[in-house]
Amino acid sequence: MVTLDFHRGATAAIDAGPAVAFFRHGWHSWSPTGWVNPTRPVSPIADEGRRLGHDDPRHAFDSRVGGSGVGLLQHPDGSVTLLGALDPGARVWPDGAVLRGSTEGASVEWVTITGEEHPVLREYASLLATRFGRRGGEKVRVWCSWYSFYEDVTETRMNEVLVGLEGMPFDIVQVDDGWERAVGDWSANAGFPGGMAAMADRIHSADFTPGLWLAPLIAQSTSNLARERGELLLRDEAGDPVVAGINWGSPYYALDATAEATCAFLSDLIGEARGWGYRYLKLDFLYAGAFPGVHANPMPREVAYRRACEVMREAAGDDCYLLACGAPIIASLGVFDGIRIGPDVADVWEIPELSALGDESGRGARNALATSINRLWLADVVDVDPDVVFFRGDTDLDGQTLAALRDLATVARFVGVSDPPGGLDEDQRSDLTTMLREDPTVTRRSRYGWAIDGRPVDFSWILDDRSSPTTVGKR
Ligand code: 9PG
Repeated sequence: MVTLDFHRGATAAIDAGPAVAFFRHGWHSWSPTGWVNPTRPVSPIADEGRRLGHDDPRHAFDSRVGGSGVGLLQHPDGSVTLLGALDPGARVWPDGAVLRGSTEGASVEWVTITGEEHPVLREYASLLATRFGRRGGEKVRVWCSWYSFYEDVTETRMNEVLVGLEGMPFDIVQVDDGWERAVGDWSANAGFPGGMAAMADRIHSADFTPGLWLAPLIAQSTSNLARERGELLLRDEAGDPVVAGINWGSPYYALDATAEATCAFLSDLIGEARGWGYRYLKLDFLYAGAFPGVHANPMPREVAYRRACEVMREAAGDDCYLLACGAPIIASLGVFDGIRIGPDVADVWEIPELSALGDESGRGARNALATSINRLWLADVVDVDPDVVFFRGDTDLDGQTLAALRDLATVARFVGVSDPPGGLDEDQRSDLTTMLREDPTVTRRSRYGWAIDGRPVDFSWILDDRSSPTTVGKR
């Protein structure tokens, strides 16, 4: 039993009652998400490059905890109060016994839902699905090049992978970052001498759907796009390009999602990838399209982002699977088939330098598991991608972590794999094939507990050390 209450406005304030925990919902795929201490002060991430890609930049220096789109307070009796928006662009934070919400001026539809945690989240997901529509819905089985080759992916390596994948029940084989001349310059580099259309043909002849990675809403400062197409770039008050992060050895700029020229560029780019034969596009670093800045056509920044995504959907067609990554979650619903719901997995539990910064959006198995597990309720609205599972034997992860990654993928019904198939022994190959084939019955038992075909799965050990946004776990 849940109770519901709706209202419209730019702000919301709900007297929820005494609270013991706050559910912080991070802004985009990699942003920390989970139950935290509502009163504990938070500190900004000390490193600028990490800070920019971590969460909503407008709130990077907030000293108190808050979340994007939705927030929940848990009461001493275990019940919860949820305050959530049914439109893009909202912020929710706890203020003692009050849950507050606001936008940057736009009026949105708010819903308050009270009751037990799981039915409350189900109800919110169902309202989002009604509001935005639901795409996807089938189990996803994708081989992705990133965690095999990183930026050193080449045509030769992909051809070897395709030989190794022969007969394996993957649906999609996706070329990740590393094929392009530069982020912003979306043509094949020297590693793909045959070009990207030939690569798609080769994937298709091997009986897989061709997939490709693009970061359409950013451009490296060193790219031709950034140097020659200044009209596409988002500007700050001083007229300088807005830096959305630092990666690939340079800062990268945000595109102005509201500029006519950007919409034309996006439409051409996605149309070109489609023309090459790709029917699965992993669109990454999308949060930059909702960065604050001086827009050519002023509008709320998440509305601007969503419009740009709609342009890309139109160009991709309804028969092309669109996976959003590094993407503002609420503003992406209904446009994308799937959304990455956590940071990057890695073959290590954590990267100590990132943990030392208090950066829970950085790569590592712990961060990926912790955020993704807290976003599984989104599976009722959109396909949820928890990032890849490992079958190879040479990672630094222990058996419990490897098993948790697999169970998470099973619960999510999204199996991403990035092991070079040539390196798998017979047992690993057979385990992988079994996982791709099976579709077990999954039921939820508690906040972090599931049953997979009756087998209990408990993720709570991963979350135990995350009682506050600034606590770094020890394991
Ligand atoms: C390709 C990768 C993979 C991966 C994506 C995304 O903060 N950072 O600098 C940062 C870099 C890479 C990254 C996330 C954050 O990973 O999630 O699957 O596609 O891009 O570059």
